[in-house]
Amino acid sequence: MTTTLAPDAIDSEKREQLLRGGFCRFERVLSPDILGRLRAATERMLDDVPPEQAERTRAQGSLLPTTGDPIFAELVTYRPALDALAALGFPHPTFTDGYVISKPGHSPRLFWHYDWFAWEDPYSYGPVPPQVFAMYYLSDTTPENGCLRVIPGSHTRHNPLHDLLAEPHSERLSRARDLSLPEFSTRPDEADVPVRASDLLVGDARLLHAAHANETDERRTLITLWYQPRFDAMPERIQAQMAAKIQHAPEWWPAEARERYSALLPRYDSDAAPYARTLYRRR
Ligand SMILES: O=C(O)CCC(=O)C(=O)O
Repeated sequence: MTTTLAPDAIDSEKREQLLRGGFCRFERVLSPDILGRLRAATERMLDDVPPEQAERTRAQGSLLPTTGDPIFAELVTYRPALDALAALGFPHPTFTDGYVISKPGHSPRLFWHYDWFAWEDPYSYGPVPPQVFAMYYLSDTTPENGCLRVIPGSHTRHNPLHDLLAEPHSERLSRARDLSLPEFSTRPDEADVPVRASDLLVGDARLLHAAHANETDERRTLITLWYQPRFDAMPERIQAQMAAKIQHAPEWWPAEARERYSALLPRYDSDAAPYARTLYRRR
């Protein structure tokens, strides 16, 4: 589906930030009401994580799918966030999957990585983000409690760090035992991205990003939702790769939550072979 937005409906400054730098921030998107309920729901989910599971993902912290609570149907379809995506020029996004990522107090850095894996297709090197993250941190973030770090422009431009990275999210990196690896290094061109708890951070899945260690006593919880700005415009093999990761609404969610959530999932009924997960290669 294509829609032409009136030029004044686009926030050209934010769109430029996303297309050039790879990320942009919308301030005060979450209402105090939904923020409070998200905090309560994620605390409940995180309290159930067994310690051995948290140990396997020390660098990220706990990593739970957002199918764990029906409040995420509300968040995935949250009107102010969809309006923000529309203001970026993406009026008809689709949604595939989401995660609650919580760095416990006194946990190490998150490794440098990108979250895009269809690098063998030329589409992955174009200007339009094939997929964006919508990140909501549930507390204000700073370098002390593990705020995001990014390498601006690395979503579309080769960066020397690309040549040093192994498989993102491998167990070796997730366990964060060897902090001398390049994935845990400080880079000369990195930038901190501190945010307020109600902000929405939108970023290109191809952007190189990491997070500071959490040196405080408090958990630092983040919800990451993955949207595809123009699912229908992507090559079929990429669509197939995206479709394979869709998190469907659980049967136990209330019907209304299932319905509103499912309306945003991409429709995909071709039989193209999904791309295997491939790593970045320089073009
Ligand atoms: O923890 C963060 O701030 C970012 C998390 C992230 O990018 C990831 O786990 O893929």
